[in-house]
Amino acid sequence: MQKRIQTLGLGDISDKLERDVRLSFEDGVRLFECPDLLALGWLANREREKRHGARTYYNFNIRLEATNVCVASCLFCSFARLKPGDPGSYTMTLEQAWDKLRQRSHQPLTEIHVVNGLHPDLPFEYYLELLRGFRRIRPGIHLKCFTAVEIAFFSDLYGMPDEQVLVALQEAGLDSLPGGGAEVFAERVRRKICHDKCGADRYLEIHRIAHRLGMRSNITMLYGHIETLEERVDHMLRTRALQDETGGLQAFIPLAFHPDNNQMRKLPAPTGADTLRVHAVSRLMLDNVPHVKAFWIATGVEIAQLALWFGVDDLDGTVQEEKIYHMAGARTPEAMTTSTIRRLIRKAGREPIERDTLYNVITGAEAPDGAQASLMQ
Ligand code: V47
Repeated sequence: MQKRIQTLGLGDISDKLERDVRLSFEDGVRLFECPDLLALGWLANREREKRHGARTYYNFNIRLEATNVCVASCLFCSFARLKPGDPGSYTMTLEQAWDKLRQRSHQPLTEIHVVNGLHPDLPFEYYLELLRGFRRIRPGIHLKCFTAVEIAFFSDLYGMPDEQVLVALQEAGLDSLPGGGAEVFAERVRRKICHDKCGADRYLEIHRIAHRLGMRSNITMLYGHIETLEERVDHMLRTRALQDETGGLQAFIPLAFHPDNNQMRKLPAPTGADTLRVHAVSRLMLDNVPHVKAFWIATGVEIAQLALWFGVDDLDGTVQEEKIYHMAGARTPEAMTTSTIRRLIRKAGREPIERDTLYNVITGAEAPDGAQASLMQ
């Protein structure tokens, strides 16, 4: 493979990686332009194995979207409804949201991941009480809730600085921020696909504040629509720069664009090859972010499995009740049992490790298959 990498003209990049020298913007673009997917995968896998060996992480989590009412008009979104009362719109009462957790009392969940639309009428107390209720019902569960875009929206709507919003949510039980809402940081792309939500600098600043307050977070990148290869690399480098400052990022998560039922439906979905390439380049560019996650709902289960040889060391988790991707045409299942995830990982020649949100290993995670049957109920 080394010879093949030399022939492709990537010998200098391979040497840099071997010497732990950081890759440049130009290196990132060259990697994206490399036609040889296996060579790229080989390089990314070497970095993955340096950090994690064969270890592949997943968690036992649940997804909750408490409302799809959203004042933003992101062109890629199939989930949002503009106003309460619009066809297909919903807003859960606190009891309905808490019931989603109560109904899972038989599952050894470690995380609840909450992402909502930007609802113009709900009081801040709704979100604080949502968190307090989850804490009461499941004191030990990790609350990974509200993207930086939601935090910025709360600040503007309720007239509070970003930091004060984060402190109040943290006091109510918030543990970490998910990586949603990052899309592509480049101004050109944001102006076209999500012009009316918070910009890249504020998004990153909110993560910076969260890290200072002791919370961890993730960053995503929505790829496969109008972004250029240069804009992908720029997104990765802005993520890397934040991580140099704070060290608070846990995972980078490329998200494959799904074109059904949204205003960008004329675009084709990214191919499997592009998905593998984006994950591989992420691993190579983001030398300081510990984990690269393939969100199997977005990539498809089979490509997520292959991605374990293209730089990926994390498969998210059981997920359950995901709406954003399924409303955009995802044909993946709505949930996977932990035994299915473990099997996928093993069959790819990797070692499954159940983790909590902070990547602490959950021991004794291998539940008997019977115990898993209840997950789909
Ligand atoms: O921010 C919305 C994306 C995100 C579409 O932090 C779409 O662990 C593709 O952020 N096609 C929400 N993508 C999901 C998310 C996430 C997922 C998994 C793990 C984590 C984590 C975070 O979904 C949104 C947006 O970027 N999205 N619509 C679409 N049509």
